[in-house]
Amino acid sequence: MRLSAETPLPASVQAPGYDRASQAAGIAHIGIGAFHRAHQAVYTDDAMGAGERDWGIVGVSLRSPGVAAQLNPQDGLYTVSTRSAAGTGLRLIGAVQKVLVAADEPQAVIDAIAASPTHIVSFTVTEKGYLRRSDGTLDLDAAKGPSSLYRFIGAGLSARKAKGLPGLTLLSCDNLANNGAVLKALMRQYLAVEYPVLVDWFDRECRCPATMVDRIVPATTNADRAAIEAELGVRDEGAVVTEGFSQWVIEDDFAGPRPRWEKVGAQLVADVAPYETAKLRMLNGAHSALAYIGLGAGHDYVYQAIADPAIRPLIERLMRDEAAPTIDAAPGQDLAAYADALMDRFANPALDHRLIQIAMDGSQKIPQRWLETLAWHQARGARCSSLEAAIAAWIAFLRSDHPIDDPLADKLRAVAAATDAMQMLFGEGGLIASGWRPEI
Ligand code: CS2
Repeated sequence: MRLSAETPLPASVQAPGYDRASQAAGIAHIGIGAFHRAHQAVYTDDAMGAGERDWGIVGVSLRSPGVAAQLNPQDGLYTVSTRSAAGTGLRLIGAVQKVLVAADEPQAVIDAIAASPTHIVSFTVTEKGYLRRSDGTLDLDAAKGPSSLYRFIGAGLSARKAKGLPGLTLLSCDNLANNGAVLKALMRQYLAVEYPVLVDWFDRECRCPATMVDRIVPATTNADRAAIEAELGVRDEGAVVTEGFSQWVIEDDFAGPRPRWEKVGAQLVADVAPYETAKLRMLNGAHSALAYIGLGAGHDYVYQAIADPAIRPLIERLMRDEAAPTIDAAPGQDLAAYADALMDRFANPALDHRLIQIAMDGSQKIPQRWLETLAWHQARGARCSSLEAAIAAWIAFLRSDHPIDDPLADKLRAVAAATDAMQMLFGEGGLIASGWRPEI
């Protein structure tokens, strides 16, 4: 039997603490993968459980029908299984009402964005989903394509304006530096070409706050689904598995109403930058290094790579001696304690987090994870032995038999195959010099 609103649940499974059927959808979320379901949807479920109203989520997949096929037959319901050394927990999340597949029903997506109860459109479309060119500007040809987020937001905003509705908060929840400002600039660039009359309205009526999102969410496996089915008594095709830890830091700059996520653990702050920078350079920076170095050493999972005595000290150095000094910490932000906590999270043996999952899309991740740290030290005449080892491991990975899942895969494979790959990637006129080099 399949999970649905009718399914009786075992007493051990926490259920939504609010009446789902009476909630309007205040949020449209683009890119409803496992991360959103284990992070923002959980905060939103908690917020509605704490009395916030009308923050149901309409999920959107731009291309793949996979998540819609998992969740729609289940009335949008799915479970989140938390796994930590302290034990496991299973809860049912009710915040998602339905999932639309933009490729199949584009007008329904535009209607959801233009619906009057909608106040927030949020995004987890991964780094490459923003369709940036190497110089950071919008790739307009790609942005005009059928599965571009910009097309849907442009059409949705245009419909809102025509109906006399207020603007929206566009909330980027991806691991990009300055994700709010980046989204805003790219969206403006799109509107200036496709909807020039909307630009002033967009500036006045819409906001793009920055966020730092953090929760480790490995891809769900068949074995995970089977274990959850054994506990739940029914089949949940949409189940997600994650760690106990979760963090969400949000710039408090919204266009209209928002859930009081701070009631349930989110941090609403004036400046997200110190948290975002620490997370990108320390957590994600270490993750990418673990991925390439770990795969090179024959490991499959993060907990194996971090336990390897040849790798662990290098990751410690990367976080504490290379990344941390580059971060201008917020008052009360303790980077040494953060590094300690990250080492424990990486070592979590209850989480089967595949290194190959992290290794994907390196060209989109490495600039904000490694290069900003490297540039900071370079400007001071210092070397970064751990990051240099990580770059060498990335090149070795690109030369290996592993499948390379990256929008620049062909280019990278060709560059890495050359004997002077380091020079071609990082030297004058190399791939990174042609637009990747971060500004410091
Ligand atoms: C990971 C992230 O796959 C990756 O690139 O580094 O997904 C990481 O697990 C999350 O950002 C943690 O919050």
